[in-house]
Amino acid sequence: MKPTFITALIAILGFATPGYAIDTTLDTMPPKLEIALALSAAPPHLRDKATVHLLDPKTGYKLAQEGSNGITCIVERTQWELGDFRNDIYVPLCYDAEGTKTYLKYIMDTAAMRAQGMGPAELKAEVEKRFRDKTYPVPAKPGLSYMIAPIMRTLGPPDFKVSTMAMPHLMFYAPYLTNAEIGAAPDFTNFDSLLYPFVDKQGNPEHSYMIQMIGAAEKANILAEHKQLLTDLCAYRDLLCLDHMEH
Ligand SMILES: [Cu+2]
Repeated sequence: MKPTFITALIAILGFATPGYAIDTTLDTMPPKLEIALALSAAPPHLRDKATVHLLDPKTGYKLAQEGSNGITCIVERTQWELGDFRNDIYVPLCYDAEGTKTYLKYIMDTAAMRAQGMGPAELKAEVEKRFRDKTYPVPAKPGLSYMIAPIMRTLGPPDFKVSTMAMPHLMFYAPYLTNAEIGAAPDFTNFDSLLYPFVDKQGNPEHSYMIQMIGAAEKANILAEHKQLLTDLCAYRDLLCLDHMEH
């Protein structure tokens, strides 16, 4: 069959039309851009001595910069808990040493399993199994993941659709903690209800965090500090343009 205009358009745009698979192939980011985005998740005083891994979509994460302060940063591109593969997830994360050994390792394993050809449903089941049978232990002590980057693209408030957003925050390890236990009642359609700590379960109770948003004044500073990074990301990929996509 000769391609018609419509089939060509579908091929180009990757429309979610029955019978036409969406292209979920991950791009390899320019290394400098990926390093800058990954490190932007940490506060300035931690960046120089942080470890950074870059994603090779064909194999998984590879060490790009060896650090010495126990902090490890990546840009997460696969969220196993979605049970779906996409190519437009960009989540800059920096974990302390305890989180690097546990939660971050599991996120990096996820990328490797995807690279090896495991499908999204199979991957989700495998990670859940590893948490259940304690192949994946929870962090053995308190600590945190810094997520104070000026931009991320993932599921988020208010509707939990994938969007590009500026939502710098800190994530303290809180396996099994519930909102009820800390008296939190987050309402994702009402940002004001997210200003104080609340629990976010990322796939399962073992992988839960107590989230603290960064306040408006500090968020404005973060956006100003990373103006160049935001410009570079927007030039790299349209859907990483913050002003176009934020809602
Ligand atoms: Cu987070």
